[in-house]
Amino acid sequence: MNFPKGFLWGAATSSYQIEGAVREGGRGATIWDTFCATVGKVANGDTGDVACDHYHRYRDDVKLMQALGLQTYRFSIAWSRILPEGVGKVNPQGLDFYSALVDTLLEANIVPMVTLYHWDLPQALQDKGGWAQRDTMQAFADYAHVVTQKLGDRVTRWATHNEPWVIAVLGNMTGEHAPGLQDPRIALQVAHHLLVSHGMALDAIRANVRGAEAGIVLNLSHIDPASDALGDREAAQLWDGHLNRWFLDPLFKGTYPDDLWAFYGLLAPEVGANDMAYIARPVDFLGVNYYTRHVIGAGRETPFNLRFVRTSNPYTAMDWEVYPDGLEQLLLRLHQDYRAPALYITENGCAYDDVLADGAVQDSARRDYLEAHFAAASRAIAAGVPLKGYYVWSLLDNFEWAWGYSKRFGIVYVDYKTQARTPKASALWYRDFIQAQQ
Ligand code: IFM
Repeated sequence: MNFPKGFLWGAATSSYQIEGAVREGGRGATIWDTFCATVGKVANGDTGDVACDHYHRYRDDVKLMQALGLQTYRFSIAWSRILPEGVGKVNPQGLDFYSALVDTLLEANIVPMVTLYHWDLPQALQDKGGWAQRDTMQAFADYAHVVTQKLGDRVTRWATHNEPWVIAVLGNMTGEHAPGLQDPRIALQVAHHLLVSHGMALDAIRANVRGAEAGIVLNLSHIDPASDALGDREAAQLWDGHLNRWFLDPLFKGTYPDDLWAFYGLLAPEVGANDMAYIARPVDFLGVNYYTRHVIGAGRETPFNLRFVRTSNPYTAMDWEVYPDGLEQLLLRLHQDYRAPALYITENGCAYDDVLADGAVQDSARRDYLEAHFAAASRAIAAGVPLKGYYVWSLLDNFEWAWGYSKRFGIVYVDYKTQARTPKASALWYRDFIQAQQ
């Protein structure tokens, strides 16, 4: 494998998944607090109340990153720690927490990448209609302004949103995530507002951060049709439009894809006069979250009339196919069709049913997964893709949304009873891999 000089290796997390301390430091409630408190929404009734207790243990967690030789760390900010009501009064304690985290990272020589929104909308904003309301876009831009004013002297890499497809579709179409709505029209309006607010936040970042590298993080998949049959190819094209192009085209071409616009018909979002210009503001990078590919055939699964086809490849504990070639193909396609000036793998990793035995976790499947995906990234770079860094998801086992703590994505094992952290074999392998790249 060959990675260019200056390529950054790291790991990623997000606020609600690791911080805990949900009623401390002046933090306001979020839609995930509400969702977790609603019976039947999250496996085992799990909540993020304590999570990995990172809010209290962040210094030790940074030491752990340092011991693993991580060069960069991607984390997200909880909006409701900064503005407990989403708008209005700023909570200095929230800003101080992230400021101290950034200082600790920099002292450890770890480059921070900050995500402004990783799904934990202040509940007070959801009570006013959440992302379906245009006012929330301005609230997000104002929040971005407050945060970048405080941290912009030390943090240059900023991502606006993490995975707008997941926020819009799982949160508002299927209802599997907070706020748990099942309304496709709202979901598409939410997706649109997320994209516009991304552009508005870019302006705030650039106003406050000298030398900013700003972008957005999308969950993207490589998609293959189940066969060469026309129906399968059309179904795959539709799913690609829904999952990938619906977000990539407006961001990089300034228009929604025609085929999907026609397919959505009356469900398509209302678009304000300047919206597309905001969405298509140039980014410095595109963050790619890649976990699996989708093999799609014509079928009956509504509303898209398609089916997800299983293959003979291995699957992870999430029941996601392990398909490293898809990462290479996705990166090549992104470079060819969209030409982002730089790309980061902002998330890649896998959940397995890890077991802590005799003080160790032998997760060879995770090591193999990572190694194969690193190799795929290296092939894409050799073919000309401007990939600049790689964040493994995740640093720690953590709260996996509707799955609660039942899915372990970490390279570090967390014993949730004692909060003890144990680097898994994959983490030790990653440490040696990073070292060997120097
Ligand atoms: O845990 C999530 C993360 O919050 C967003 N991307 C996918 C991960 C695994 O499901």
